Amino acid sequence: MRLDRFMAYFEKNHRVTVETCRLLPPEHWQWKPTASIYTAGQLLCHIAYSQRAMTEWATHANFEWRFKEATRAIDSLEKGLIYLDECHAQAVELYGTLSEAQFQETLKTPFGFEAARWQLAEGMIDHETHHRGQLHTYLRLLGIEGKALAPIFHHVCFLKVGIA
Ligand code: NI
Repeated sequence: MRLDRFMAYFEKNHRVTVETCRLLPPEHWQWKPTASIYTAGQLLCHIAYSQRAMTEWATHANFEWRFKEATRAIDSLEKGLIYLDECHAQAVELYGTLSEAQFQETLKTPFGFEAARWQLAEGMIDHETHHRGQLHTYLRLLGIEGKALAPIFHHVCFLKVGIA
């Protein structure tokens, strides 16, 4: 995948995540459907932290996973959304340091396989989409409806911002 196309897709995927998070009523910030899984707030934190951590992996071949930081409970939805935007901005800045040629380079990963930077970057987006889907499930269980829950509206959202 080309770097500019990836960056456009990264941006629109982020906007859908933000829209999804905004559907969560603030009073349900600490809600979770069963005892042993992430709260809604921890899911948002995990998505945000992972954007930055997985971008460091794709850009600097550096994968450091601080589990507590990746799943910490942020106080409120408002603070969570700020953290999500901060992590996204840091990720955009890091990808912005790469040339197109670097984005196509293959790296050795700490997990014993090789992958192109763009493949690691795509993996980051898959990860975000996976956890956003979990948030969608939480919202449905809470009886919340919204355009951001339906994939067709994701596409409409992309068209509106001119990056579909
Ligand atoms: Ni995860």
